[in-house]
Amino acid sequence: MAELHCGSYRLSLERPLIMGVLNVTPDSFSDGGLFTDVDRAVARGFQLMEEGVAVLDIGGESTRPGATPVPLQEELRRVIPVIEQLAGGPVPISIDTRHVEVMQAALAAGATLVNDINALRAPGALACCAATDAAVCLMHMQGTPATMQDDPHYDDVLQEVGQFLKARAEAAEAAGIARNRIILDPGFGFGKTVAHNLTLLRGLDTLAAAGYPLLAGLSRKSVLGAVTGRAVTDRVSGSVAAALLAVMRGAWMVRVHDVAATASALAVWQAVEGGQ
Ligand code: HH2
Repeated sequence: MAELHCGSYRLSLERPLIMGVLNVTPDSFSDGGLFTDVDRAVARGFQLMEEGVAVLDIGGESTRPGATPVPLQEELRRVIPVIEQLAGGPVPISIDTRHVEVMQAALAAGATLVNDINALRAPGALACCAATDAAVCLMHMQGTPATMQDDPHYDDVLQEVGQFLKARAEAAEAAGIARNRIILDPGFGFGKTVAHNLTLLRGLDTLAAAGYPLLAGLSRKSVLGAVTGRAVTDRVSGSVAAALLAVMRGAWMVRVHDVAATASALAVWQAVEGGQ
């Protein structure tokens, strides 16, 4: 059976799975400030496990458009105590960071997946992950969070994102990260207009055809606000629809805030499409 190797965890590639978002930040675009206290963050982590996550993604730096970078010590202070308490449980812990020092500390604290919006392009990032048995998620981003939404441009967004992800997967494998530890992600909202995001979602199956498991993160994002006219606090239905559309087009994992609602939608999908 096809599986993703994620430290000692094995995640089936045969059915769609949920990555639950746990932002330990004061300023994330949809849940900033809700889980900055360690106890509340840990409680939220256990709640998301009950609701059906296959992976818990913990982040200590908002990368919303225009966000200012967080000092390293502050990012570490936010995430490490939370990882220490949640690691080793029923689901693997993912660290959402682009900083090598945070990757290292999080892996030492028990994280077994490195989710990097910068696709391990920072010096030392590939080697840091290759030295462990952790899985990696390599995401496409045009520009940096500070400037990425200024004027994103592509001649062919699907082709360019696909080429970038293929090149990063090759770089990861060349660095010693086995193929069965690699996830790719087109990076919805990271240097993309509404039209770019919709084109990527529509064409996700062409990215899936490259053969690596795909993660899609559309949850509560502004593209859904543009389509529905709803505020960030009122995008659950749009997010569930987007997650389902992504799965229908070949996404393996969806990164979501609203885990219970997404789990119900995927259960219906599974009952119809999974033949059980
Ligand atoms: N989106 C966000 C953060 N990390 N990682 C991956 N692999 N894919 C994504 O689409 C993705 C990501 C942004 O969402 P969120 O964490 O809710 O917001 P913020 O960056 O403001 O903390």
